[in-house]
Parts: sequence; structure tokens; C-alpha cells
Amino acid sequence: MPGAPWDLDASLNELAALAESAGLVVVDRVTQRGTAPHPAHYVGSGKLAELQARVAAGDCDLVVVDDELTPRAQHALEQALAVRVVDRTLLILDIFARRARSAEGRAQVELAQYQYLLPRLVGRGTELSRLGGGIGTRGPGETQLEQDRRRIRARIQRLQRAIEEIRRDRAAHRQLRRRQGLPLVALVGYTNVGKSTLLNALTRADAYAADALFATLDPLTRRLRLPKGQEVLLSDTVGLIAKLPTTVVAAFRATLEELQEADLLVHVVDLTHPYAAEQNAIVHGLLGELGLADKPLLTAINKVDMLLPPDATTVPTPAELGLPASLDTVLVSARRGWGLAELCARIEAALAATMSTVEVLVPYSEGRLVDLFRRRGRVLAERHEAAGTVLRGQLPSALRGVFAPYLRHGAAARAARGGRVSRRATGTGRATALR
Ligand SMILES: Nc1nc2c(ncn2[C@@H]2O[C@H](COP(=O)(O)OP(=O)(O)OP(=O)(O)O)[C@@H](O)[C@H]2O)c(=O)[nH]1
Ligand SMILES: [Mg+2]
Repeated sequence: MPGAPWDLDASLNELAALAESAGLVVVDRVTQRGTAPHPAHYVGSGKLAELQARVAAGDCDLVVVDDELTPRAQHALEQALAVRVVDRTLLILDIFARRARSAEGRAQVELAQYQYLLPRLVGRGTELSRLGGGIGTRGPGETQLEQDRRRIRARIQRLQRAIEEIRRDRAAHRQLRRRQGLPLVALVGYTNVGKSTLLNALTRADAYAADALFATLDPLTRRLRLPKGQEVLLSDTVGLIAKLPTTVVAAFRATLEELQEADLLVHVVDLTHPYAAEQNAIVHGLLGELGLADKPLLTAINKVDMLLPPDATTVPTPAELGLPASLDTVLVSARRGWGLAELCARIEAALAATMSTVEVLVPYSEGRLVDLFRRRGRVLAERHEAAGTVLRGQLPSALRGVFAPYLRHGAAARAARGGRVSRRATGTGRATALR
């Protein structure tokens, strides 16, 4: 259909990879060109007949459609084909359900599954429902369908409450982390590009990495020490994909929202993928939708080992791969451990660029904050006054909140520094002496 992010084969190849990640074996492919789905059964009538014949002839007990089906179309297709029919959303939800391990991940998947299921509960016992109408919401007149719906709604509410609780917990954790003042660097990117492998290579973590779509559902966060000694937190994320179902996005909003907290995003790209450029565009589109377009971003071009002969031992230069050299782009091979030092150096430089110069007056009762400034920031000048310690220097954005109450601004700060006369241009252009 018009508006597809890439051509038919690429889209079906991705669907096949999703199907394999869900444990299916693909036996056949059927395609049709059209401008809009058929309202009743998604494919046109002629195509439906062909599909029936191929399902009947082949060793096939499931049909996967590369789109989100309306409840009606799904039902009609199942009736016509006499096998289960699964759409792209349900397939992704199934993979998520297989992978989720943490309480939060499982609750989020279950919520998404129920939200998917609710409008699709159709059919059974409508006569009974009419008979019992008006008697009450409960009791003998209630149909199985109504009971199911009520139970699912109640379950959805419970799940939403549980997720809300876990979120509050996370917020508390974030607060704690902010107190420690560690900058947060997040690995983002299309699914299967090597984010978890890169996390493992950089931090010696043992995150699950596999040649499967959505291998990661419960992302790890690990400490990483940068070349000049600064410590940061590096976190993995759930992979992104084209046509990410809205139910899934909604359920994983909390996880994706954590990206708002990141000081720096490292966009991991699989350069060897035939649709690397399209994947790149999809990731940038999704980052925009998540309100992350303005975050500082580095691009780590991964799997470059696959572009070289097997006996190669070092990372190539961008020029050798016909790429323009850029300060925001680093070539790496997470598998071979190539380019990691360079990546760390770039992360360090990018974070330094997010540091700002401040002057704070820390009361003597808050001595540990002075310590924190020394450890996490860069002190340029330090003095002692009656009210406390005055520190001037650079702070990472993650620590700005902690020091906000002690900030000294502009003229007041300068005056306090030495009682000098400073000049400031006024609206009329005259210079005014202050204090
Ligand atoms: N050749 C090569 N393969 C790599 C490299 N990095 C990762 N891979 C492989 O790519 C596949 C996917 O790696 P993962 O680290 O699981 O990818 P991911 O981005 O975390 O994927 P999801 O969690 O599914 O979104 C695995 O089979 C890795 O071994 C690399 O630098 N070179
Ligand atoms: Mg992963």
C-alpha cells in the first residue's frame, strides 16, 4: 500500500525475521498491491480465494499479516481460512511476552495484550445478552462476553496501577542517581543492530544479545569509566522498529520516557543492513515523536567487521568505507571490540560539551556537596566565606538540579567574589555601575 517505509520484499523479510523470533517457520508468502485494505477481509476477494487455496495446499497452520488488522477483518480471515490469523501487532506482542523477565516488563506486555484483546472479543452469546438486557449489570442475564470484558477491564486497571507503582519506584531511583550525579548515556537504535553487544563490550556486562528481533526487553544499566576517569551510567534500551504498534508504544512509554533523562544518546546503526538508511530515518522519526530530537547524539556505526576481509584486525577509517568523516560518528565493531576507545573518547567530549560553568555557595552543613562537585565536576576556583564554601567550575547537566538552590548569579556572584564594580548594559544602552 502507498506510504510503506520500504519495498515489499524488505518489509516481508522483516516480518519473516519477527516470525522466526516468535518461533515460527515461514512456509509461504502471499502479496497483493492495493491502495487500501478491503473493509471486510483485508485482502480482495480474488486474493482471499488464492490464500484459501495456498493455506489448504501447504503445511500451514497460521497466517501472519504485515499490518494491524481491524478486529472485524481478523475475524473474517480466520473464518475464511480456518487457521489462526495473527497481525504484526500481535506477533510483536507475542515476542515481547516471550522475552519479558522483569515485573515491569511483564506487566507492560500483559497490559498491551489486554488492550489489544478488548476490542477483539466478539461473537459469543449475543442472544442471551438481549434477553438479560435491563435486568442489571450482573446476574443470570450477563453473557460470557460481558463477563470477559468486565474481567479484562478490571485486570487492565490493576496492571495500570502496578505499572504506576513501579514507575514511582523508578523515579525514586532516578532521584538517587541524580544525587550521585552520574551522567546517563543511553544506547538507542533499530532492533538487532547490536546495542546489547555494545553494552557488553564496553562494560563487561552480560546482557542477552542474539540474532533475533527484540532480544532485549528488560534493558540493563551499567557503570562505564571514561578515559579521563569520569564515570557515567550506560543503559541499553528496547529496540525500535517500523510500524511500532501504538499499544506497544503506550505500554512501554515509561521505559522509553527514561530516555528523557539521558544526557547523551548513542545511536547504534547496523551499516551492513540492506535498509540501514531507512532504519536510520525510522529511528530519527521515533526519537522526534518521543520528544528527543534535541538531545545530544552520537552515532556509532556498528558491525564494520562484516565489511572487511575476515583477517582484518583494525577498525577502518570512514574514508575507507566511503563515508564522510564526522565528529558525531564513530565506526565500531561491538563483536570484535574495535573502535571502543574512540567511542568512549567521543562520549567524554560530547558530555563535556553539555557541562556548564556555575558558581555556587555551599553551606558548611552541606560539606558532602563540595565533595560531589569535586568528584563529578571540574572545580576552577574555591574560596571559603562565612556562610560556606564558594565553588566556581563546570557541572554536568545531571548535577545542575542538586546545586540549583546554591547557585549564585551574575552581578551578585561577581560582587561577592571581590566587591569589584561591574558594568552592565541597560536597555537604553547606558552603562550602569552596580554596587
Ligand atoms: N558481525 C558483527 N555482529 C554483531 C556485532 N554486534 C552485534 N552483532 C550481532 O548482531 C546480533 C544482534 O545483537 P544484539 O546486541 O542482540 O542487538 P540489539 O540491538 O541489542 O537487538 P535488540 O535487543 O533485539 O533490539 C547478534 O547476533 C550479535 O552477535 C558486530 O560488531 N559485528
Ligand atoms: Mg538488545
